[in-house]
Order: sequence, then structure tokens, then C-alpha cells
Amino acid sequence: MHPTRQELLTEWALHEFYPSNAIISMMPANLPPEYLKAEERYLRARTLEEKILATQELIRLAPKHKGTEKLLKVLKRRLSKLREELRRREMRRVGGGPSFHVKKEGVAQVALVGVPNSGKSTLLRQLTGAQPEVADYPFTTREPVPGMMQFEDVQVQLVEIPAIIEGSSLGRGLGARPLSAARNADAIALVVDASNEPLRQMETLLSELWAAGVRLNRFAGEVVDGFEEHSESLVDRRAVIVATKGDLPGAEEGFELLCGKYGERFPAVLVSPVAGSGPTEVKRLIFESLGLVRVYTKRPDEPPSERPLVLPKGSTILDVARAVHKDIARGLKFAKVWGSARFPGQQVPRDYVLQDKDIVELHV
Ligand SMILES: Nc1nc2c(ncn2[C@@H]2O[C@H](COP(=O)(O)OP(=O)(O)OP(=O)(O)O)[C@@H](O)[C@H]2O)c(=O)[nH]1
Ligand SMILES: [Mg+2]
Repeated sequence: MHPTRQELLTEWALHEFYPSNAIISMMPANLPPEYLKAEERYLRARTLEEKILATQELIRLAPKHKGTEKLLKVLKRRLSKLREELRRREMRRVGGGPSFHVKKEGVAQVALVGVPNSGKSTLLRQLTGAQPEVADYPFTTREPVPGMMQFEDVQVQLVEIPAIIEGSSLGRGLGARPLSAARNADAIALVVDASNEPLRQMETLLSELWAAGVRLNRFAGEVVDGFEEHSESLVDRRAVIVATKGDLPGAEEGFELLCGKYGERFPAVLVSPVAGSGPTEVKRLIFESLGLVRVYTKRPDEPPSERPLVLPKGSTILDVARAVHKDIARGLKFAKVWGSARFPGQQVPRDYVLQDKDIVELHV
């Protein structure tokens, strides 16, 4: 005998965080039958994964209007809590297994994230000195593999993240640990096989990262369903698309599809040994995704430093002075800039915003 809707609701109320009358009063009268079915699925769900899937379904199916605002809020909060719980469980599960945490080196860490066989290891080999195994079967790479990428005069750490599949966030495939490893990086390169249903790969990657609380290249004011605003579990990351296998049939078309759908949101490049878009272009794209600028300091009548200071975009003369030494920042009188300045050696105020490759002379 199946319990009635009312019994199920009461059970829900008992096991969840709301008194039953609060839930009942929250229920708008005319919820569609599919919604009620999904609700039953939720109430019968035994595992965390099933509960998450059912709650996602409920959010999707609930009519969106004034009368359902409260209901949607409760559902989203619940989804957020369930995901948090799953993430904690996945973390505990790590137990004796290998650590997926990769210590950061260089100016920043960029995660190479993709579905199985998308060409992550091949790309890592091309761009760094690392030698991960490359093979034509899925899940060849089972732990994160780091490598250092030299771009002009800076070193960026790339980390191949073990493959993501649909359901990774729910523990499928290699589980949610790859997603956690991707969360830890400073930026993300979405590695997509352009010759093999690239849009589907993107959908998988975006929805799994989203389920892991990672928002990519977020537009201002965008709403993210299923998470509490300001929740600690949300992180914002910049991302680019590196489309691979440009030499295979269908790749050019696949790349066009990618650019058509995602080009506005993600800078993209097609890697192809034949079409000639070589590693330099990819390296530049990855470096640019980090939102960093390189600044070279100099003393009067001396050449600029060979190694740049690497600072976030938007950094000012005062930030540069602080990065050099706090006494210099304190005693700073003026600075001269070569590069972005209107003329070489122009004297600029301390709030002057620097561009990549500027040369700065600090006067104290
Ligand atoms: N033709 C062609 N094949 C490629 C290219 N890049 C990778 N492959 C092949 O695709 C298969 C998978 O490549 P990997 O680099 O191992 O892919 P991966 O994303 O690291 O795979 P997993 O670690 O299993 O997730 C291998 O057989 C590669 O030789 C490419 O640019 N062109
Ligand atoms: Mg691999």
C-alpha cells in the first residue's frame, strides 16, 4: 500500500526542517500532476543521490510565479543542503585513497577539465613537461596530474583533472573528487573534443561543475538555482574552452557550434596540429583567463627587472609599491610608467591602473 500524499507530506515534514503546517500552507493549490509525481519520488527516495535528482526535478517542474516563490526557495535551500551533505560525504570517502589536492606552484593553477578521452593528457603533454599516459579508453587518468606551463616569462601550473561524466557530482564515474579538485584551481580550461558532440560535452561539464557549486564567467546579476546566495559552497571561476582534435573530421563544424552557443561567454580556441593553431595561442588564452598583469619594476637609469611582478588585473601603482616593500609604499612620492602610459616615462598618480607588461619606476 502506497502512503497517501498527505501522509508523505507529513513524513517529509518530520524528516526535513519544516513543521508540516508550514509546508502545507506553502503548497500552491494547482501544482501540475508531474510535479506531484516528482514529489512522491522525492519522498520515496532513500539515497542522497536520489533525493538530489528528485529535488532538481521539483525545481524544474514547479510553476514559476508569485504563489510558488516560497516553495521554490525551500526547494533550493534543500538542494543546497543535500549537495553540501553529499560533498562532505565524498570528502570523507577519500579516506585512505590518493589525495586529489595539488599544491599550487607558479603564478596560478589552471584545471584541465573534460569528459573521458577529450584529450586532456595530450594537451598537458603539449603544454608542459608532464608525461601523463595517453590512451584511447576512458578514465586513463585517475588522479590529478600537474605540469608547469611556461608562457613567455611566467610559469602557470596546469593540472589534468580526472574525467568528469554526467552524474560525477552524484558520485558516478570517479566520484565527486575530480570536481572538488577543479574547484580548488584558480581558473578552468574546459577541454572539449571538437569532433565528438562538443555541445553535449559542454552541457555535461557545465551542469556537473554547477552542481559542485562552481560558477563560470558569471554575468552580473545572474541567478544560480539550487544554491543559497552567499553560500560558502559557491565559488566563481574564470574559464576558457580549449577544443581539441582539430585534425579529425567534423572538428571544424564542431568548433563552430561551440562558438555559436558559448563563444560569447567563453573565449575559445581550436587546437589542431594541421590547422596551425599551435600551443602559443592556447598558452596565451589560458594565461589571459587568469586575469593577471605582469609588471616590471626599474630603478632610475637602470634596465627593468627581468622577472615580472604578477598582480591581479586592476592593480595600481600603490599595489605595485606594496608588493615590492611596505616601506616603499609608505614613502612613495611618484611613479613613472612605460607601456600603457600616454608617453614613455609619463609621471602617473598612485591610483593609476597598470596594464600587462607595463614598466614602473617608483620614486620615494
Ligand atoms: N586525432 C587526434 N587524436 C587525439 C588528439 N588528442 C588526443 N587524441 C587521442 O584521444 C585519445 C584520448 O586522449 P587523452 O589525451 O588520453 O585523453 P584524456 O582526456 O586525458 O582521457 P582520460 O584521462 O581517459 O579522461 C587518445 O587516443 C589520443 O591519442 C588530437 O588532437 N587529435
Ligand atoms: Mg588523461
